[in-house]
Amino acid sequence: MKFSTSAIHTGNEPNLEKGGSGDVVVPIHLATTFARRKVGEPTAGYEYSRSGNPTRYALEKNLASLENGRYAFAFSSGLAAITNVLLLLKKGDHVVSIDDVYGGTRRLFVQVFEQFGLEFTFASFASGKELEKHLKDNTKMVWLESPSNPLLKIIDIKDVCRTTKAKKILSVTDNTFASPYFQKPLDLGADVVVHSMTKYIGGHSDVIAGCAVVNDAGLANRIKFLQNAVGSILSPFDSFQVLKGIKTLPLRMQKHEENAKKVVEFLSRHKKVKKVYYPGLPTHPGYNIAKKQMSGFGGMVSFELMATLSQSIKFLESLKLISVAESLGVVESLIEHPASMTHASVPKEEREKIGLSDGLIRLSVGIEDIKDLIADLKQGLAKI
Ligand code: P1T
Repeated sequence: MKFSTSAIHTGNEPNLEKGGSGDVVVPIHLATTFARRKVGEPTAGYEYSRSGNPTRYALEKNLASLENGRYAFAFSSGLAAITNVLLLLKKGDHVVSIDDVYGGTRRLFVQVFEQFGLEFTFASFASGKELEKHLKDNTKMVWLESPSNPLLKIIDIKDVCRTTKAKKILSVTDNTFASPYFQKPLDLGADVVVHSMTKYIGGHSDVIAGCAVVNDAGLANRIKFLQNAVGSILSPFDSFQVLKGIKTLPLRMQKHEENAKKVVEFLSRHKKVKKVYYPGLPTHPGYNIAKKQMSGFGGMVSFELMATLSQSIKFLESLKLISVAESLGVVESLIEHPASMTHASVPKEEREKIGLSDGLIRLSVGIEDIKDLIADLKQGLAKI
């Protein structure tokens, strides 16, 4: 089945058996527990809703198909999914993470997992060779975000995974920015894919959710065990919300990208704009890799203004249609200031090392009419 068809149908198959209701969308199964005819035998495979729920299972089946994976697990947030994946490790293990990751991911690594004896190195690398110099004898996981948040750095996922596979190191790719519509890391050799489904997958700013997708049965068993043991599962209602969002994922992604390209064109020509970060720009250092491993460049754009920090803030506050808000990948355009918002928990000297300047602005281009978006950006820039 092709992507757009599977996005709509997988997990939503109507039950046309005798006694089945034939619903064309999966019902929201609110029951917390499932009665049995026999003590030792769950009636339809479900026991207790934390360990398995029919609505969540429908979503998990759908997510696996979107990522060309065999197993998917839905969690109560992107960070809950990331936590469960990190729990595959044990005290003393070392993780190499791309330096430009979501601020909350870095905070979880440093302020939570370091307390439990995990060791982290944050580094900038785009290839397996560049990664190699950061590996140690106890490196057990490599954490990738490509495109990264917020600088849209691109990593050659296939090349990095060739290195991690040879050294039996688990590779994880946070695929939130690309969405499975534009990039499939499992096909490129990643062991685990994670998403904040709060973003493109959900798409409508009305559900916080996360997932992990894998191909390996052993790995799937360990994540399934953790999902139940830790308990940070996605609720049936939220699973339904995400499934509903996924149906329009292909259409939304096409429009996000179409609009983003026009925004990039506008910003690149504007005299008050100093620099534009977008992997679809041929001048972007990761352009060729992005072109090779993604089927589209996505809807996220970052930029710096030819302006002081207070003028940049004034620009943000002058916007009328585009909301100043954290989050991304949703139908409405959102703009933010990473240094004081999404990446405020990253110490300033670390931000500087990564190249994340105090003036950086991140725009999640929505699917509104492009003329309205450009008009809003234009009037905002005229105010500074
Ligand atoms: O917010 P949550 O669903 O827990 O997802 C965390 C997360 C994980 N990975 C990436 C790449 C992310 O961007 C996020 C969340 N990011 C934002 C809220 C933001 O505005 O960047």
